[in-house]
Amino acid sequence: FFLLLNLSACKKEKAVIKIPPQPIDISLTSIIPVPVSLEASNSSLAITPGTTIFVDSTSKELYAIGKLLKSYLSDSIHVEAFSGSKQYGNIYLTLADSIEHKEGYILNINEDYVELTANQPEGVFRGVQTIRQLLPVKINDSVQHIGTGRITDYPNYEYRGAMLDVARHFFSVEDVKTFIDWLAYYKMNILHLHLTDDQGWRIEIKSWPNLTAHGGQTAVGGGKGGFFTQEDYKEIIKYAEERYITIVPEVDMPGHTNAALSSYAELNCDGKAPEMYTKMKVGFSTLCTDKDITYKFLDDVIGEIASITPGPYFHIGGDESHATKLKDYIFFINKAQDIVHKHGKRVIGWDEITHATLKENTVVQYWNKAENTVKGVEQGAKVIMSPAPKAYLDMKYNKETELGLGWAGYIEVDTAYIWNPAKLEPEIKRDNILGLEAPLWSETVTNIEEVGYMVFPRLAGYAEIGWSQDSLRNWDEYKLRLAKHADRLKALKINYYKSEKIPWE
Ligand code: TNX
Repeated sequence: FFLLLNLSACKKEKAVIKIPPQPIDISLTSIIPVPVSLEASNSSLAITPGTTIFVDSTSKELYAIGKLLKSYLSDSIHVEAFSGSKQYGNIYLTLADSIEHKEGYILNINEDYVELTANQPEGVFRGVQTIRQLLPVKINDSVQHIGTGRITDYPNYEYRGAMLDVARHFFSVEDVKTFIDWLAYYKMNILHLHLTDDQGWRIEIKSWPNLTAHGGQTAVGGGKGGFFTQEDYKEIIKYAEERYITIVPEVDMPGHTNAALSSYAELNCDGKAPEMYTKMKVGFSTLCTDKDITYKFLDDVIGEIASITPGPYFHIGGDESHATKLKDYIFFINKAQDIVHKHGKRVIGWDEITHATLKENTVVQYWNKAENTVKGVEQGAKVIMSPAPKAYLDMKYNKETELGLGWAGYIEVDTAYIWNPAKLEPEIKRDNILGLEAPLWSETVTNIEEVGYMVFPRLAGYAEIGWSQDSLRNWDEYKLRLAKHADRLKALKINYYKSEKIPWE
């Protein structure tokens, strides 16, 4: 107790007080995703409320990351700009050109201090997640020993994401922030928001206000729905940006558009607005592909969303347009790509879009048909891997799971982990793949507790597939590491699925 008092009272002179190290082997620590290389040096350094996080004084971004690290560890910790020499007991966040990868980092922990170095702030943020996992969830006002050693790390894939369907059921800004925190913890860098579908339109479009005034007011099962104002959306963007996560907005079209068609009669070929839809069927709705107003609508919607989206991508959906004739579908997707380009974004679409002529830089999201995806690859497109039987977070874990669907099979924690995006389909090779994404469709999921149950622990596995080197991935070893994350998931208040495949601790 006295030691603690001393540490916080005499912060400036604390260099003299050393807490004796303990032998800690960091190779026994469960880091998910597993880092590229880890050398343990079997000693420790004490992190205490007297610890200061020092950041490169030249970078405002590092200061913000320091603040986040403080918030993860202990409110008592200070964040300060660094100048001078390193001193005992502190954490140093710095940038260096010598590190090649833009998300890579080197974490060096010795008996005197912790030093985290990266090429970009993004890499520092990823490394901060490793520091968190080397310590208990919250250190609060206690003294915690962090094991010494050196970790060199960088991601395998550049696109490592999850999708949240806020259309079938709506989730609040707070819920989306929670989801973002989960992604950040496991070093994921993409959150795809499925913003519109038959059952709800969830993003304010100022030039088409009825989309939310009418189309945002219900949900699957007839609930009350909801929507993000553009201010809400900007708040999500900012929260994600601070955690180095890119938001990918999706407006699904020309199918999956009943909410829009119900809000504006003129978007229908027969000029009649259908009722809102609250059931779960897919494939019955389509925008009218040969009306000019449809493309005015696209231009306005894509333009407004693109103008408040800093990330490079815009997702046009394009799946299950069973009510659109193929020639109309092709015409529509070709035009939609041009409109996205006009607003400065890169197109992503579900694998059906390869029926159209893909424009420069278009990305295909493989969910259903390899042959569609291969058609994209042949046109030079990059691929996001979301094969439903492996990567769908809305599939049940087993036949007893209450929530979720079963059309793509059950996805136990091992099934979710044991696959390699670059080896799943012979014609989709590593070079064609941008990364992977695990989508959570929300027909059966209505609140954040239920989201947590479907997402965890599978998400940790998808994160490792995306980040870690193939040669370091192994289910028998992974399940032991995951078992040790039980306490972390509990501390994060996540209602995770207690799979029998994991020897939980
Ligand atoms: C198929 S996956 C859909 C969604 C559903 C999902 C349910 C995809 C591109 N389309 O509309 O919500 O199945 O698992």
